[in-house]
Order: sequence, then structure tokens, then C-alpha cells
Amino acid sequence: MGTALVYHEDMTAARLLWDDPECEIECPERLTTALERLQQRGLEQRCLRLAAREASEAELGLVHSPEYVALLQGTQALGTGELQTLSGQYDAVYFHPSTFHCARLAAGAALQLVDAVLAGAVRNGLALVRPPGHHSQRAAANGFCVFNNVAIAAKHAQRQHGLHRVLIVDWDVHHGQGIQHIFEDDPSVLYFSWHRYEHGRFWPYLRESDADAVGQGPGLGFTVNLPWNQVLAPHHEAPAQSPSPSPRSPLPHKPRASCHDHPQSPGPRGGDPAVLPGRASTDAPWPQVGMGNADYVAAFLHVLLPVAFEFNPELVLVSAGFDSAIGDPEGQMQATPECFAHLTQLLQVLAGGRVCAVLEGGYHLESLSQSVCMMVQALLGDPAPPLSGPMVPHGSALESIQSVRVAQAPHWVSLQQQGVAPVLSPSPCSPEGRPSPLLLPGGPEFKAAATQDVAALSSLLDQLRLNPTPPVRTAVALTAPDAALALPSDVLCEEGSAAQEETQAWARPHEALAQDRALTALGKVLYLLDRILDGQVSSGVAVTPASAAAATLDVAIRCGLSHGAQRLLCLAVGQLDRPPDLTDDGFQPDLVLVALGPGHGLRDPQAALLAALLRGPAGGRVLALVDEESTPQLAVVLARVLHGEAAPNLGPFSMASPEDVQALMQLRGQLEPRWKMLQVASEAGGPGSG
Ligand code: Q9C
Ligand code: ZN
Repeated sequence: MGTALVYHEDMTAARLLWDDPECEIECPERLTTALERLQQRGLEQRCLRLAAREASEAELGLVHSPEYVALLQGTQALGTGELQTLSGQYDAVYFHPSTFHCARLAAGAALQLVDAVLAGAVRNGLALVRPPGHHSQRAAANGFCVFNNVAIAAKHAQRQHGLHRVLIVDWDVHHGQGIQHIFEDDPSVLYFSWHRYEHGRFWPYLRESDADAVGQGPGLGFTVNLPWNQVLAPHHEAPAQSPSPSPRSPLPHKPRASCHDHPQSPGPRGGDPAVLPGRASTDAPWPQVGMGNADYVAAFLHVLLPVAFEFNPELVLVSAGFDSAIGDPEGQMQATPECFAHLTQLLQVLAGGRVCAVLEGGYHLESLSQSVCMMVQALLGDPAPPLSGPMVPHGSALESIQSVRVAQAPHWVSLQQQGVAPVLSPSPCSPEGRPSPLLLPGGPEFKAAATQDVAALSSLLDQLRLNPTPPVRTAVALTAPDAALALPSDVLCEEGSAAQEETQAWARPHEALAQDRALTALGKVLYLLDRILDGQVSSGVAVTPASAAAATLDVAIRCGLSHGAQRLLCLAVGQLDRPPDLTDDGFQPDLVLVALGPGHGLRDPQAALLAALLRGPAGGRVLALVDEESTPQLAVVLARVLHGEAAPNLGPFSMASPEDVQALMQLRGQLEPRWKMLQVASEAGGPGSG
């Protein structure tokens, strides 16, 4: 099942007709550039193209008042002056004679996408739309948004398709207060949003964007807000000529650093990648330290996913704003485009992979287009390029994560283990809580991102355009060939084997590998491993005899390391010997080995989830070793998931046993000082620790 791309050229018709620096960034080129790039990369051609239709009045009425819809309808006949006057009645909105038509197409596109996914015509998809929707309210336009596309789609999924649980993930850099208000007392729609907040000093300046807004009445716990508070470096003073905007509603927060939500007022200049707004260390007196890949991934792992598994959605809607990506003049964040491939991959473990994304913001044309491509690639099932840079969340991000976990803990049992007290240890951190780039691994990409250099950013973006995909995405080596019948047709059923001498040499130290059957299986494993390491094959599955499982894993590890893997992540479940001590393995590996040994006890959906999650760290380079005594279906399930198909739904949430939870917490306590991505609270002590 494929991926839908919903679009209509008419949505490029609306544009700003007068001078307004605040609104000019929401321009038609946002759509045309993103679409061009999708075509250029051959991604558009791989999707099922659907022409957007207009939403009907009844459909708009699922969210908006009839008076508001009628008012919008009337704008079609207004002159420029009247349009400008009407626009002035809303916050950050402009109308054009074609706005009503465009906005109906935008909402209609979201509906069509949901219909295609829920009818089973496609597995997932993206609607490329404008105007965006998540700020719009029942009877008000707001923040470039006219109709609330995603909210309408959620209501439609419930009314027309009988869904009971819809998850909305809003990764736009602004708070989708429109969606929050529409569903705030509704437990059937879980709304998650992260947003630049700066303690209330960032647009839309709302108290209810903070982590302690968790929904109301029956909807308590079904609003999850993750505010990013420290986007600009705290120790930099504002130049006097550039005063902070005053919040519209006074907030109880103490102002911290001086904040600017718009250091410069750049136009949309992304067409020229050499000119990037507001990010050059040379022309911006305050270096940006906005949230990056590690912060976003940590937010998903420690907040969104636990809650989402517990909620067990039937459909995931994404308010896919890319103003949260690097280069964006609004967000000032640092997450690179490939981060959105990873976020998309993580969402695909929910709801059987039924993910419908609808474009919201995103104002740096180059960054927007690349992020859109990354998302579509992930929807299509391609492996995500590895994330570069040290995976260490900002201290301020950890404070935010902790505050939302504390605020939500009463409503979600999966957040109720607040975890062990952080083990304080000498850490290689600079005063800002960030490791010095010189002390940690990280290629030139990371240094480029860290220096905030214009040229470096565009070369980083350039570089991401060329990531070679192996010709074979998944290869499987089976011992029982009949299972091959159930494999997707483009999965390679691997017959090759490593040279006999080589296989015997690797096997020699292991008694368990003495028998012919074990040796044959090992030959196939080594062959697959080599093809993965030389880039011919992306991922593989090999079935191994139970008696040889531990020895085969041992050889695979040693062989992987000696044949070019620098960092190897090994995950062993079941009765396997402890893998040999490897000094500095782990994060940002270039190969993942997962071994399901005798007695692993995983049911197919659990194993599939594991495999889906393990596609992330090494660009999809995963070799899975499956014990022969597992269900014959297991190798096939793993092959499908490694190939990019959706993992089956885990089903209703059940909490881990107290013993398992305790063991996990203990392990986390031991590992946290070394692996910063495990942290759920800042070491300095967040809001929860007083
Ligand atoms: N000076 C979306 O991204 N402007 N809307 C804030 C700060 C409004 C963003 C002005 C931004 C609206 C969908
Ligand atoms: Zn936005």
C-alpha cells in the first residue's frame, strides 16, 4: 500500500496584495518549491497523486460557525482595500479574493487524504496545502490560517468513519491553539503540540500554551503541550534598538533572558540557499541555540510515544509545519531536514502506520522543501538518513520535557515512573549544558550546524540531497525457502553465501558452529553482512539454528567490526551469551544487529515494533538474526518492517510488570550519565524537583 500526495495548483492563487512584513512569508512559492523538489527527487512520481477537492459547507461546519463561513464566502467579491480592512480584524492574517477557494481546497485536501487512508487505498500520505489551518478557530482566522484543516479532518474521521481515537501531532513551531480549543474537552482526540514559547514571550503569547494546560473536563490529559523556552542564547543581551514585543496577555512568568521573536524581518528568501535569514553569526548579534534533532527525538521518545501507545490511536494526523526546521525565520530552530524523516518513522509505529500529514507552516523555502522530501521519503518507507551531530538534548529542553511529564503524569500511567534521580557525574558539558563539539564524535556536518555559518548551512542542506540508497532495500536469507512466498515482491530472497574458507575461519573458535547446518547459516549471515556494509543492501534477515544462535551473533559482531562498521549497536533478546565487551559502541552506529535468540518470547507485533524502531539509528542498516525455532512467520514480519511496511498495531496498552519497570529504571540510572538521550529531566533539577 502506498503513499498519497494531495495537492491542487489553485492553492497557489492566494497571495498578499499589500505591504505587510509579518504576512509576506506565507507565499505561493512555499507550495511550488516543495512540489518541484519532490518531482526533482522522483518522490512525487512514487506517490498516488490526488487532486484536492473543496470541502463542502457541511464539512466546514464540523468546526466553524455558519456566520464565519458566510463571511469568508463574502470575501471573494471584496476589493483590495476592503480585504485589507477585514484582515486587520484578525491577528496575522491576510485575505485575497481567492482565499475562500484556496481554504476550501486546503480543508478538502485533508479530508481526501483521510478518506484515502481509511478506505485502504493508501497506507499514509501528505496534503500540501495553503492556507495552513492550526491557528484558526470556530469563528476566527488567525496566524495565516482560515479553516482548521486538521481539526476538520479529525471530526470527519470520527463522523464518517466511526473512529474513536484520533491522535493529532502538531510539530509546527507555533502552538496550534485553534486545534487545542476545538478539542480541549474531548477525550477522543489527543492533541500533542510542541512550540516555541519562551515563557509566553513568543507568538501567540498565550498562557494556555504552557505545559500545565492539559485539557478540561472529560478531556483532561488529552491536550499535551511541550513549550520550548530557551530558543535564543540566554547570556546575550538585546540591542537597545530592538525591543521585545510586549505579550498581549500578561503572564505570571518571570521574564528570563531578553527575547526576540523576530530578530530580523527577512522575506522568504529560501530560493537562494546562499542567503539565509537571521542565522548568520556575522549579522546576528545573538547566536541561535534553538532546539535541534536531539531535543525533538527526546520529546518523541519521552513524552509523545509513551502517551500515544497508551492512547492507542486508530489514526494519526500530523499538523506538519516545517517552521520548526533549521533556517526558518520564525522558529530559529536547528533541527535538520532528516530529523523529520525520523519523526515520521517514529509515528508510523502507531495506528498500523495510518499517518495523514497536512502542511502547516514552514517559511524558509529550501529548508521547507527538503523537510517535505524527507517526510515523504519516510512515508514511502525509505530508510531515514542518520542524524548527524551529538545526540545531547539542551538543558532547557530537558526542563520542558520534565515539566510536561510532571503535568501529564496524573493522566497517563506510562509517565508515572518519574525515574531515578539523575546520577550526577562529571560530564563533558559546557556551561550551557552542551558538550563542546571538540569533545564528542560528530563529523563536519555537526560543526557546520554549530557554527551557524551561512555557507555551512547551505552546504549541509546540499549534502543532504545526495544520500545514496542501496539498490536492494531488504534481503532475506531463509532456511525454510517456502516462507519466501509471503515476502513482498521486491524483497530479495538471498541465496548467496560467504566463501567457505572464510566462513570456516570465523566459525573455528565456536564449537556450536561445527555442524554443517550451522555453518551454512553462518555463510549466509556473513554474506548478508558484507552486502549491507558495502552498501548493496539496506537491511537483511537471516534465520539461524537455535544451537548456533549465540555463536552466530558473536561472529556477526566481530565480523561487522572488522569489515568496516565503526560503531555497532547490538540488541540481543533471548538466550544468548553476553556479547563480547565492546568499548565504545552505541549511539549513531553504522550498523544495527538484532538477534532474537532461543526463548526470546516476543510476539510478532512486538518484534515488528522493535525492528521498526531499530531502523532509525544506522540509516536503516539492520541485520536481524532470527532463531529457527521462532514462528516461521517471524522472519517474514521482520523483513516486511525492515522493508518499510508499517508495523502492525500493538493493540490495547498494557503496563509492564512492576519488576520490569524497576529493572528498566535501574538500568536507566546506570546508563544516564553516559547516554544523554535517556534523560527525562535536567541535571540541574527541573520544575519538578523544586
Ligand atoms: N513577530 C503558521 O506557521 N507571526 N502560522 C508571528 C511574530 C504569525 C504562523 C509574528 C505567525 C503565524 C501556520
Ligand atoms: Zn507555524
